[in-house]
Amino acid sequence: MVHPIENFNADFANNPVVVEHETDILIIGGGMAACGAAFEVGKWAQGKYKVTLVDKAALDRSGAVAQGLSAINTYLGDNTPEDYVKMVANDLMGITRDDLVYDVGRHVDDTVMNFEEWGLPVWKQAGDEGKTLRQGGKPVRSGKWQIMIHGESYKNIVAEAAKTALGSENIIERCFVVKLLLDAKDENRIAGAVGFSVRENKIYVFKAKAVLCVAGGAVNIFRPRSTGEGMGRTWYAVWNAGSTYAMMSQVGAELTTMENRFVPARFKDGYGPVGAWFLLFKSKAVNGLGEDYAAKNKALLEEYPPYGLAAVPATCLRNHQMLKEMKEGRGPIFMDTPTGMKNLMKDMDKKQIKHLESEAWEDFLDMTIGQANFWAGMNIRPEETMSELMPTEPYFLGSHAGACGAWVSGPSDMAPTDWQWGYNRMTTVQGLFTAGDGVGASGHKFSSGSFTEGRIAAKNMVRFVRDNASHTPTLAQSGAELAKDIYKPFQNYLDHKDYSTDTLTNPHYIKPRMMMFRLNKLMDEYVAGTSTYYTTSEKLMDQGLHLLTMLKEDSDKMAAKDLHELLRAWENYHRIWMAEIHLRHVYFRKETRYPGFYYRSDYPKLDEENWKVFVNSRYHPKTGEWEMKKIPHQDLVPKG
Ligand code: SFD
Ligand code: AMP
Repeated sequence: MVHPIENFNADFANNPVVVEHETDILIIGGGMAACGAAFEVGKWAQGKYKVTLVDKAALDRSGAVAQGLSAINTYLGDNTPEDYVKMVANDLMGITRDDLVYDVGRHVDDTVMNFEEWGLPVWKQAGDEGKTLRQGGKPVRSGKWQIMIHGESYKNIVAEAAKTALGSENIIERCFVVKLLLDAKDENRIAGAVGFSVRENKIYVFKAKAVLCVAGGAVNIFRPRSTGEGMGRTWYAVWNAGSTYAMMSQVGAELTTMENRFVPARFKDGYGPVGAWFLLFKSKAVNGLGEDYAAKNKALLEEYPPYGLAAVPATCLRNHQMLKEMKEGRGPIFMDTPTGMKNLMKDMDKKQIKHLESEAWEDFLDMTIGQANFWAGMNIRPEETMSELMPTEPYFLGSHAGACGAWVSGPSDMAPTDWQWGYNRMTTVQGLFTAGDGVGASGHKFSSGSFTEGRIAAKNMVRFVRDNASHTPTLAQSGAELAKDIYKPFQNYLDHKDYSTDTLTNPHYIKPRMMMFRLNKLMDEYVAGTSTYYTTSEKLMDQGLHLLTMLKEDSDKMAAKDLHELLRAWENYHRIWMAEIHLRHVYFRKETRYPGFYYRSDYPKLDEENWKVFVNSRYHPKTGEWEMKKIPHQDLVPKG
């Protein structure tokens, strides 16, 4: 049903219409997890249920895989799911949900085989070029878990399969979802969501029996290293603003491991990923004196058994070694690409050398084009010139070497009874599911695992809808009321825009860009950003929380002059919420669990005895209170 809102007096928002959209299953997001769900859902729904997907961008190029990727980082092949569980646990300093990780591990290869069958070129070992993975073709592995792809069009290929399966008529693009809606008659049950079109003056109110919230991770919460002229360059996809975590938390879903963040070591300024360089091109990182600092600082890792002593030490600990060099003035850190390439070229003929050089460029052209531009602009030839590395600003995501997200019900054949409540990947809110970056304590899914987890969630959502067939969702607010809230930044602008001559500067409102800078500064200085070498303490966070409270108060005055700024305003509301959750979790965990990702100067050690636990939080929507708790960790796969 579509109807106009009356008496709304924003000229540029004239005649906004409210579209009321009823569906059985609503998928929020159009990334890897969403595409996995879209692909899988029809098999189980068998035409009995209506499914709608809504993405803030366009499916073909939305989410973290927008630019493409050069590797699929989770393909088990000859490895077992048990080995995978062990690797993930070690990389995330021991605090992971073995049941969820195992579940991804046992299904992920089928997903990758599908990708190949849909047209994604997977590199093959010599002699196996004509064979698909499903036919037993051996992929070129960069590492134990990673396989190489020609992946510039990765997202288009996956999106095409999702669209074909779901039907384009069931996909709404360029609609930013602002909040989830609880059922008016059942306080812990999902009933829908509301969002707005970023192209037209249209508000969408969705009613649904089950919702999959898969809107990716979060970036630009901390002040990025690239500011000013470099603003907008980050490693993580700039269009994911923490919507998944903010929206789920706001309706009372329990979240876990939100103190964890991801600080990737990246090629400096271009943010190019390092995995292929370390693993495929066999390069080493060195300090400014040319020393192999990982070897030199090996003893540092002995403080962190078993995580530091594994064949591949945890990602945060590799940063920890690098940060020691930086702090003690032995920078810059370089990736020694010339030595790595020279070693590989030793037994190569001219043609093979040319091929290797083109692979070095393709790694970035497939995935982080800005890094290739940077090399070109700086006259860098990787076979001749080393490139600087740098740990980036912190990001939040649950699918890479990070693990924040929702506390979800696990698979029935593996999860302990208190970790399962009926439907795999359902959050603690009835009918609200998540996957990919949205599921906590189970990182290292990457693109393939996120898609796989979307498939798992989809199947269980259908079961949920079938089991709750008689339930009719009821919304507490009318479409017009919801629309007024969403368009408030327009009203703020209209009410005050003539007070000053410069629309950016006004005592009565703040523009989204300024609000984001203010949040970035606060998080950077008080909550362990780059300017303090990722260090914070209780006292710093006391002050940080005070400033964040003031910021939240002022955020009510965000003003938007057009739909683009309205989007920016709402992204900020999500970022601010995410920032608060993170702060509360870092505050609660009184130890330094992830050295190299962040340090608590007041609790600088790892404390296995008291803190080998999950930290979970719950925001209570009715009272506005936050509840924090420890959940005992359980090893379901022996780590030994
Ligand atoms: O090199 C809303 N990732 C890599 N995975 C790999 O397998 N190999 C790699 O090579 C990888 N590398 C990499 C990776 C990520 C990035 C950013 C770079 C390099 C530069 C990780 C994967 O990309 C990641 O694991 C998955 O994409 C996670 O999937 P998912 O579905 O959880 O998130 P998404 O794909 O970003 O999708 C999010 C979607 O939500 C939409 N959205 N829609 C409506 N309303 C809102 N409010 C919304 N907010 C967001 C988005 O538009 C998007 O569709 S490497 O570094 O290791
Ligand atoms: P990245 O490019 O850093 O996102 O990493 C891509 C993949 O390579 C991920 O699976 C990482 O865990 C892995 N990786 C990155 N650096 C290293 C390293 N130095 N040693 C082992 N694995 C790595």
